[in-house]
Amino acid sequence: MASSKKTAPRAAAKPNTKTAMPAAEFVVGDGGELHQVAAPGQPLLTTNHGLPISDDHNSLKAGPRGPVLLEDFILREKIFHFDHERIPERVVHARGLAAHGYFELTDSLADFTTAKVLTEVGERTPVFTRFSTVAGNKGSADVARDVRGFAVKFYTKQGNWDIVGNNIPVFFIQDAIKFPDLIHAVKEEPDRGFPQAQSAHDTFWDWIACTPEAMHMVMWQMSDRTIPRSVRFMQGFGVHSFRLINAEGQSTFVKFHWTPVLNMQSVVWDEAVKLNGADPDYHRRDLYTSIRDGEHPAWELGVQLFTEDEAAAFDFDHLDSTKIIPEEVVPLRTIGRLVLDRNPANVFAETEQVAYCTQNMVPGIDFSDDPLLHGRNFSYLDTQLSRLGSTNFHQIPINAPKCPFANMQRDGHMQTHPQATRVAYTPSLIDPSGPRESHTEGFRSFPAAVEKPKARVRSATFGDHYSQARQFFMSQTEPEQDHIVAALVFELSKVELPIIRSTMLGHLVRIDVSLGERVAAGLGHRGEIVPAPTDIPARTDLAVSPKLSIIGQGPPTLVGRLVGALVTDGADSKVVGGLIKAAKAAGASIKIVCPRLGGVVLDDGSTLAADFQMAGAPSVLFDTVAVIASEAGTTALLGEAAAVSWVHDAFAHLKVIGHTAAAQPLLDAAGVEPDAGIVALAKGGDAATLTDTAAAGRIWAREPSVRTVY
Ligand code: HDD
Repeated sequence: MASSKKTAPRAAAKPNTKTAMPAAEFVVGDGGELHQVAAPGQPLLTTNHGLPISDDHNSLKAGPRGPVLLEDFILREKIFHFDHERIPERVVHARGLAAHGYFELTDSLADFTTAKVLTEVGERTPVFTRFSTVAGNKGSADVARDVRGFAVKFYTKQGNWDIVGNNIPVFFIQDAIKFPDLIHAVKEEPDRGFPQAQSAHDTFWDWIACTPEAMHMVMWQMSDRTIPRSVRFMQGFGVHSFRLINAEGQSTFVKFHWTPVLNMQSVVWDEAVKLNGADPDYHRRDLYTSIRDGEHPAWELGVQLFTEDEAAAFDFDHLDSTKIIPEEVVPLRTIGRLVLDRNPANVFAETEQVAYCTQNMVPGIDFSDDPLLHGRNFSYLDTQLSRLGSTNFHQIPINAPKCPFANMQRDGHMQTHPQATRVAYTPSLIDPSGPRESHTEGFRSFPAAVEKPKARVRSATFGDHYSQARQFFMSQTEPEQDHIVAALVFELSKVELPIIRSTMLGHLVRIDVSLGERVAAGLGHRGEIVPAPTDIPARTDLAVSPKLSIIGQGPPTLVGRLVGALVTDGADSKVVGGLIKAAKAAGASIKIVCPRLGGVVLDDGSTLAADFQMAGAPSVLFDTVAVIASEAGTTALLGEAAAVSWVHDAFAHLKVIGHTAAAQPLLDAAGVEPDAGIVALAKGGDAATLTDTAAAGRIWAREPSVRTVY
């Protein structure tokens, strides 16, 4: 028990003026431990059962130096609860980040559906959106090369509707029965427990080499889509076709697309590798701070609508999740906007416990016959039981619908609804006023005709595995194609068994001869190339689809991006001021990086505060950078490896770099060669040139001078 020795209140104990809450007082205990004791009127610390606690620092002992007594139920409750704080992480998509927001409909789909969420223009439906990586465990790094989950739970007036999508519109497999194999192949190898959050290992490529249906997805996976700059800059896709059902009972197929208002942007591979060391939480920090700072990320919801007859004319089967419908074939119709404007109050309660389920549907929307989707409809409900431990997971606030819900399901672990009724069944004469089915408002499945013999078969219409893989590759700009080649070289170079590489090269040649040859050259491959099975339909040349490229979508912009300025003592205050102004005018945020956290004194004697100390804020954290240094400042920086890497990395990562003339020796030491992305900052006004150049993106033309392009 604490003695009554009082100590001076610390900063944290100052009265909270906002709520006029009395401040807790610090009291030093007999063993020198610091207790914080409730002031009159302050909430008391209690056990989970409401018992006020007198001492939260000492367990009950037989004397001050005696053994701890089993009688101490307060200790036992605290440790018991702590011991069970963790729940099983998701078997896939374990590492996630999420935010609350809303979806606002701008264009009604009333001709196609009765779903209120898609017909009531101007209505704001609350949403909770969780982004994730797939393969890594909960503690893995954010910028791993991986597909990103993009799951949106709409709390509609007609129940929860979940679009559980990815940032890639296709998937590795066509049938859910293969999902456990895919995931076992990509996760850590079970006999060694590594590698973590990576596909660059034997079991993944072994499985892929044996699975031609994965080739289209592999092209996306090896593209810059899987190393997004932030979740704010990536697309999302519902992947499958769904059905919309209108008031007349007519069905129209639909695919859902999320398009980021800030445009798409990815990092380059070397940057991703370094980011994961510099800030493993890069994406979660980015989403959290942008929402906290009022820069609410937004996406437009687009739909591709098509009829059964139109679908029959496609040169692929829309029920096959390894295929896209090019936007040039079925254009996107923008119908609304998703805005994320509130961070979770508690990450465990919300981000961890949220349970997305593909089968969460609303009247007016229905499933297509995509076999992958049907398997998912079982898996998502099922997995919540082992993850959240109870069939009542829907009662956890983040999962509960915001509209009324009632049925005759009862009891079970963690039941929190009182359900104070005598009758827990229908029909009933005792209680005819309880919840009942509705033939007008209830969910109805589309009565699609199905009369075929049962068979474990794959439809022949799913058989073309190479045409869209080629279409994706051919639709990329030159630097994007170069990155796919480089990613394949990297991944396959990590594979130990030569037969896996030889077999993969056979698939790549089938997709595009030059792709296969370039990867083989990059690997220095001397062995054979195993041809892909010839009885798989040959690929055809599909029209290129420019929408499949990241580069060049949307007008150039720096909005939502981060400018990093490395500033030294004696730096030109006008240049610093000009850059701060230009960055803000361009809609970007600017961070000041200094050799020391205390900041610097500029040439006019003013003090500039630092946001970061140099070694703690490498240039990978920023989209564009500037070195605003004095001569003396530059001399000092030349002795700092972190400063040379700061500039070298920015150059190697194809970033636009602004610099004062005095900083030139540092640029020279970092191997910077002049090009369109190296901008001189002699006076305040030059900063606008820097931000305009940076808004257009990276300096792709520099790439061949900083790495070998195979
Ligand atoms: Fe899945 C989670 C997306 C195929 C089984 N999946 C999960 C999440 C996303 C996706 C975004 C994380 C949701 C969250 O943030 O909690 N999954 C997809 C997409 C797929 C896909 C776009 C293909 C089009 N998934 C898929 C198949 C199966 C699963 C074929 C199983 C047959 N997925 C699961 C799961 C997870 C999951 C095991 C793990 C945690 C969870 O569901 O709630 O049930």
